[in-house]
Amino acid sequence: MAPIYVIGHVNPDTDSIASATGYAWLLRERDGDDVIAARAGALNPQTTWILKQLGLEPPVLLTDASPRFISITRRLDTTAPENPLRDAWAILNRTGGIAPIVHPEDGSPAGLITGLSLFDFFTRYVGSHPRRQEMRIAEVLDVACREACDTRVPRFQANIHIRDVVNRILREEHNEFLIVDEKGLYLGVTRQRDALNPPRLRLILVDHNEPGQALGAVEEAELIEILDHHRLGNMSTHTPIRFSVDIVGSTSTLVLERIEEAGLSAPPALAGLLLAGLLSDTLVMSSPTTTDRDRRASERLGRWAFVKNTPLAGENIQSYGQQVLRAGAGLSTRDPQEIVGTDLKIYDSGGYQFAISQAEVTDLRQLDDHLEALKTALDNLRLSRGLDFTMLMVTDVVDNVSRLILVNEPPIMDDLPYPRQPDGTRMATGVVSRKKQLLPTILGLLEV
Ligand SMILES: [Mn+2]
Repeated sequence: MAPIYVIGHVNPDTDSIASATGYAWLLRERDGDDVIAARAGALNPQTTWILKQLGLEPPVLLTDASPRFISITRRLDTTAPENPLRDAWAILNRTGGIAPIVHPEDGSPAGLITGLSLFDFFTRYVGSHPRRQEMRIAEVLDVACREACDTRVPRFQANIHIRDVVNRILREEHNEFLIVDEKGLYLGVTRQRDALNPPRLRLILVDHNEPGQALGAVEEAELIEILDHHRLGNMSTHTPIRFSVDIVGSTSTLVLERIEEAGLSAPPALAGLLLAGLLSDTLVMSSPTTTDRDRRASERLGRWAFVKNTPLAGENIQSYGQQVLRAGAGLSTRDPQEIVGTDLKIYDSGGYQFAISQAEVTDLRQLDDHLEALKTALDNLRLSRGLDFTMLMVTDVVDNVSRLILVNEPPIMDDLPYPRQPDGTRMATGVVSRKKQLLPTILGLLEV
């Protein structure tokens, strides 16, 4: 059975990375399933810092769910072009009629010996041979493999999407194909019928449920489950799935609750990562998204994480939380394009497609120096993604206030309840949550 991947949203934040890592761990630990944590994009500076501090590896990168040739590659045994045909014969017997022929000097494939290519060979070699009446099988099997090898077999790179070449596969007269790596070296063989019906990638989505925020080609995956704490988007599936969306401050909270329900305790580093996800999403429990369940979860995670002789020994929730927020904060150390692209979510509502990015700072005064560059970056983002308007929410995590920078906003945005400042930005006092405060306000205006 193929593995299941647990994956968060694109432009992953710490909660997405933490909940994917934690939930994959729980499913392996509790059920013994082959479950792998994945991420749908590059790590942000905050998550990079946290993983390094905890000594954890980042989840594997998975940018899309469209099946690739590697997923249907059979690594069949091979022989060399100069070896006697009897070597290929032995392989044919074990593989159900396919013997890959590979150049021993460089590992590149020469072609395949199949039932059909053998038949052609016999027709050519034995059929025209002057002693054909008295030839013995043993004699024929001494001939070099290259004589019976079909060298016109199509080759596909293991990493390319099957979907991209499906028309060629349909037209192809061959039933088997060679699979090679990016250097053209032999990896294995696949059959036409497997390529026309490849297994779907099995996914569990955490920390998101809208197709627009999922990895590419999510519609080609088999969704197993969704575990989230955001508004509902319209994801559709072919079969029933486990679907849990709950009103808590972080998906890490939901994962902690599942770990507790299973009667397990997370190892210290994993508990530290889940705690970081929780503290970053709730801005150390100060965001209005914070619930009593988050507070309880943070205590439990702290108990598992702040133990002697581990990376977080001696910390407490406040001290660790401030470090987590500081690691994600700041405009001066990052380039504007990165600030706008790191924590970016794209929405589709009321006929508008728009993006809201969020950046966290510890002091809003630093915004002045970067305002023009951030506007340019927002406009570039709008053009490159074909959006109607773009917005950056710069949140002061100390004073609980955000400044909004909008680019190409529709006139209806004049009704936003946040006073416009002399520099054109808007001051949203007390607004720190994109999900619970800003987005509902914007959707309310657009969907009238
Ligand atoms: Mn989250």
